[in-house]
Amino acid sequence: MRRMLVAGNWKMNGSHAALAELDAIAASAVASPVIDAAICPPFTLIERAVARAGALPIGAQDCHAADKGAHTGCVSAPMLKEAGARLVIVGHSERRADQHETSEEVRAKAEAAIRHGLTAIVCVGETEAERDSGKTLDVVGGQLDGSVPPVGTGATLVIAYEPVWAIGTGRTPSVADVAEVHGFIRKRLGALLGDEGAKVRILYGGSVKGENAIELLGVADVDGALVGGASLTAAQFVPIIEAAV
Ligand code: G2H
Repeated sequence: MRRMLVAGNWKMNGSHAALAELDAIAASAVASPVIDAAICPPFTLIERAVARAGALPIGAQDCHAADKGAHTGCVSAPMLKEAGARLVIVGHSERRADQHETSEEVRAKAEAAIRHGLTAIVCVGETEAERDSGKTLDVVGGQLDGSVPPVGTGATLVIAYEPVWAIGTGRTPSVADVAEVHGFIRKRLGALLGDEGAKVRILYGGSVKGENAIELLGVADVDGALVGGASLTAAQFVPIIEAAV
């Protein structure tokens, strides 16, 4: 019922030259009729990436909740739409930590994205201290309650579960822990969105690589992956796309 989605988050990486990686990524993704793939480069590369990537959707890594105005350094959802973006990541833990984004701000960003025809990927996840103190489900549940836009549907909203301690560290949760949190998120989406909650894809993110992708993508209620470091080259990203097929 839910198509797998493998999305790459380039974070603050990439260059004009790096866009050459999109050729093989697009070829692999578009060749598969059964999964979706996407790449989210920095703002400065979006228009060039769209021009180069053909049918491979290109996304952004953040948007402002307002359409325009006095917000120095920010980019709005309609600007992303005009640049050719089709999706946007909001509430990544690096932004929740570095830019002090609250769940309420994340929800407003997701609503703006959806209002302008973009798919919003809303990120949630616990820190290592929160996991160690047994608070994982409380933290993730609270982030979902605050961040999930009530207008979200299976077509416009994606959730990414990214344990903060697994991001860029090479560490991943056990299959049982991933299954527990994804099952919990699925139930909470049902409470928040009704029947539509069953259609929203839930991605796992945090040190996904070609070597662990088959195991992670095989877990119940894991509908794809949000991939950071291993999305920067086709050599690393294409095996993850292939694992999702
Ligand atoms: C988690 C992920 C991408 P990485 O942030 O969103 O990064 O795969 O490098 O852990």
